[in-house]
Amino acid sequence: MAMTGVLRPGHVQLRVLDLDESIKFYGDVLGLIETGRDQHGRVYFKCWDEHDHSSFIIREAEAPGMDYMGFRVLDVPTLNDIEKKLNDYGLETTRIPAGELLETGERVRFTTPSGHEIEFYAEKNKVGNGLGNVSPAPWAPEREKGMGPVHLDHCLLYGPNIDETAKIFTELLGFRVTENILDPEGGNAAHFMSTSHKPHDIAFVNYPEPGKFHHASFLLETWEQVLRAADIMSMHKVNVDIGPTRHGVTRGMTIYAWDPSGNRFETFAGGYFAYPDKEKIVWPAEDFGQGLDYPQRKLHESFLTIVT
Ligand code: M3P
Ligand code: FE
Repeated sequence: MAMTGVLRPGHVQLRVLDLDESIKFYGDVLGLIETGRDQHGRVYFKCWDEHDHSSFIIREAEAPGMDYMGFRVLDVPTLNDIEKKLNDYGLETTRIPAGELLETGERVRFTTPSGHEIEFYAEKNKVGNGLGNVSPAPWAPEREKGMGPVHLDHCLLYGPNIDETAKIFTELLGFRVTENILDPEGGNAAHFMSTSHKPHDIAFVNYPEPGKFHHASFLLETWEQVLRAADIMSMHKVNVDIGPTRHGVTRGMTIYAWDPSGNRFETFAGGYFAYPDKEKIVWPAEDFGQGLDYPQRKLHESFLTIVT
């Protein structure tokens, strides 16, 4: 498919309780590569097969959670167009100057009706994946570090007004709803949305409290890598939430677990291709458990209640 407009999830910034502990966790246990530190005390990471400077940023704070999620857009005219569309719709935006985030250009940010800070940017310096662009090897040595995630894939966010939020993502930002989970009244309990051919790039679950973070998800290459990640989690006494198992929703083979601050992360492999002509999938409320955990068909209480 032609890729224009919003290209992909580019970065997420999370709050952590203890920076040093988190640097060890995300670097050595998850296996991200540290790419920088800034004057505000933020630490920047990327996954081994990402080419942009950073995809995952942490800062120390009193409470865990997500500061914002950022999407890379095609170019500066696209960024300006997104700002205009949001403003014309009646949404306030703020411009964050280039360089505020290391190696990253100007960003345009707005608050979703679900209470999340979402931003867009057209420029972030390319540092490459270490393999070059001429006859590259299929993987870099860093793949063997920790769980070895390939890239930051998506976030799942909890908050109110998810229909209004989905409307903004679909009508203004060019996303498509790939899957809905329904509530018992037939309304939407969850929207899974894609701006690419992935089953989702962002998802929202209906929740009374605004701006809550459920998980950031990292792609692994195979089911064997997911099982290897499970072994690493146990070796390091990581708190595991669900899995290894398979989601019905998106078909991802998955583990949910928590970082030392209580922020949930996911490591997963697989999923289908979601080209723009693919029809939407629906999960009636009674199948929510199957959508979450296909083999066990279990609507885990922690999935619904534990967010940061
Ligand atoms: C994911 C995923 C639900 C499934 C969630 C799925 C809400 O997190 O990455 O596919 O049932
Ligand atoms: Fe996920």
